[in-house]
Amino acid sequence: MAKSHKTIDPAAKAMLEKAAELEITTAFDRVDEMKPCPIGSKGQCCKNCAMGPCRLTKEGQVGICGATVETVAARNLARAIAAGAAAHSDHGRDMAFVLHGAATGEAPGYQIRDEFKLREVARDLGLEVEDRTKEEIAIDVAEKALAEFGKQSGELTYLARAPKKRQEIWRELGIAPRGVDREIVEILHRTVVGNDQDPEHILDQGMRAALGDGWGGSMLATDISDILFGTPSPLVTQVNLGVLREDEVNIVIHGHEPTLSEMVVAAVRDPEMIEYAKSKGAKGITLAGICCTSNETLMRQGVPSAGNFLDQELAILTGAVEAMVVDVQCIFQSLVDLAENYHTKVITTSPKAKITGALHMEFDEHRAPEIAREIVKTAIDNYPNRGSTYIPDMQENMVPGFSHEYVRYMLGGYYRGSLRPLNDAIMAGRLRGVAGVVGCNNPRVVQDEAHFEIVKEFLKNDVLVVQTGCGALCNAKYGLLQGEALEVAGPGLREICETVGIPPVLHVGSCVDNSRILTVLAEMATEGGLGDDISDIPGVGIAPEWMSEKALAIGTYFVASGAYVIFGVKSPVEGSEAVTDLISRRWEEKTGGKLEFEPDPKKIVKKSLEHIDKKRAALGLPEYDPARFGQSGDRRWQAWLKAREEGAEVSLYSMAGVPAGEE
Ligand code: NFS
Repeated sequence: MAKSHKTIDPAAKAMLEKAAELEITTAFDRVDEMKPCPIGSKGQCCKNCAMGPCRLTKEGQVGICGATVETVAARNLARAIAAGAAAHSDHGRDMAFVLHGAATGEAPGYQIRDEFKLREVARDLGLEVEDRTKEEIAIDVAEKALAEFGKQSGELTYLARAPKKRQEIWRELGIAPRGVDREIVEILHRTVVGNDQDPEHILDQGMRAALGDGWGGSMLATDISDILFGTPSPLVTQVNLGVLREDEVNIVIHGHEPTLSEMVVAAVRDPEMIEYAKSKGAKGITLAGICCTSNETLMRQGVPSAGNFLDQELAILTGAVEAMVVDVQCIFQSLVDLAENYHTKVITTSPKAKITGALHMEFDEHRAPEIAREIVKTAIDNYPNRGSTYIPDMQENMVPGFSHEYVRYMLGGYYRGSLRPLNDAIMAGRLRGVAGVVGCNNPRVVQDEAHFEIVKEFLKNDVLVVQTGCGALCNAKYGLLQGEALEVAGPGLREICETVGIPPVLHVGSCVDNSRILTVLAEMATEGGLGDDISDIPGVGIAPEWMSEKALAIGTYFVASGAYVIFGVKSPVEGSEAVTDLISRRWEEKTGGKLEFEPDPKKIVKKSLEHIDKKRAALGLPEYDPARFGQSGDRRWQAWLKAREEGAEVSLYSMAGVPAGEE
């Protein structure tokens, strides 16, 4: 197939062939035409004032103001972290406004779906919950949440959710965030010309703003989304372009915030709307997601996913999408031009994000159900305009929805929910460790390849994997987010997953839900047996195909929380050895976590496993030895292994019902 070097996804390959046939270009083509600036991409270009831009390419060269390449690279990285933190945290702020409206009745259509979580969150925020209605509590939670953004001094309330030792490290380093917004603004201030010019000091503020996102804005986004739309628990749904339907109205929701998408979900399920679609000749309405909106709706509503970041243009190329409804973040401007070739309407909805040429139907939480219905109606009205379509017949099942609450529940039930069994499994060596594999696609590397290769290797090595964002959608496409994936898991991991009844890769949500991983890590650290801080845990965080500034903010808050984080693709600070050393070796001295950039997926796996083993050794845990757990009590598994040894191409899951003794 043509262009197979661009993606490992057969559906994407088919769509790229189609695009080539039609002479339509996508990001997969533009990436070849657009050579990245070799100076800017390494962090050596400063454009923070009109004396420049200064390009610092020679040894010892400084900018017109005298700024060194170290200062310039650090400033650029800090600004990227600020932008990323701003995006995810602003999402959290919007959720707080909607919660407020839901509680006062000013945002009809929204409800408090998880009162239990509301009360828990209220307690964590130090609010009174006894003898109060859920609406009263919700108003306080929303106001307290909004105040966290504008807090000027003290510390973010949620920092108390971190292990004690971690909190002390933040205080000692002076990087405990005061307010979500304040730390972001301070980065912009510090990096303005002629201000903070000490790379380490600049990047300390980078960590502070990132922590404000992870333990503040993003964590609030997660909590409030759960309160409003329900705390996720596992369900079965499908992923990839094959979820679009030839004979139905297809609406794709793309972007991030669940406030709009949840209302669209309600509208497409409305029998009146379905009847209306039928009146236009369609059999019904199919809703599918892209990017983090997809994660939000698939884990709570079972809405199938059309794919991840690089699938957004490909969905339009099917010719079968009546409307692509977008809100904020990760939306290609190219969608509008691309849609010109089809009947597809690109509908922007956020007051924060318009795209020239798109149809703008502005979302307002005060009349959300009505607007959602207008959007759905617009899509239905567009169905008769559809031309020829080409939907690749490819989709895979996945099981999303492992919120940290559910993880605790599945390991111990309602009354004894805890992470104890997880810690025990790591301590015994059944699980070698844990890995969070998260983040985007980037057309500079083969779509999905690094995500898939790295996660498969982790599974083989008995590393339990948690995923969010586009990374989760990626591996769902290849079947790793379902029980069948146990075929590639090592024996210890497989045994744990079979006992608990989970896939070896747990989908924990969208990118703001990386905060759920922080919560799990904090609980693992305090549960006992794995040290007393996040930095003691045998675990790693990987963003193999990152592209967004949001990924840098996430990576930085994990490092500042004590984790070893490795990014693929390339380093944005490659031009400065000193900054490269600062964010790895120096940050490790300070926080126990470090940030590295490593384009080779094999090396990422090697470094990760070495780190996990080093942490195991430091805890005095037995050395990882897969042979110890090779003898499974599962007859079906033994029969499968034998069949495989004999060369049979057989699936473990086709072997259900192997009679006892036959192996
Ligand atoms: Ni995350 Fe969402 Fe995907 Fe990357 Fe974009 S969707 S918030 S940034 S591309 S993982």
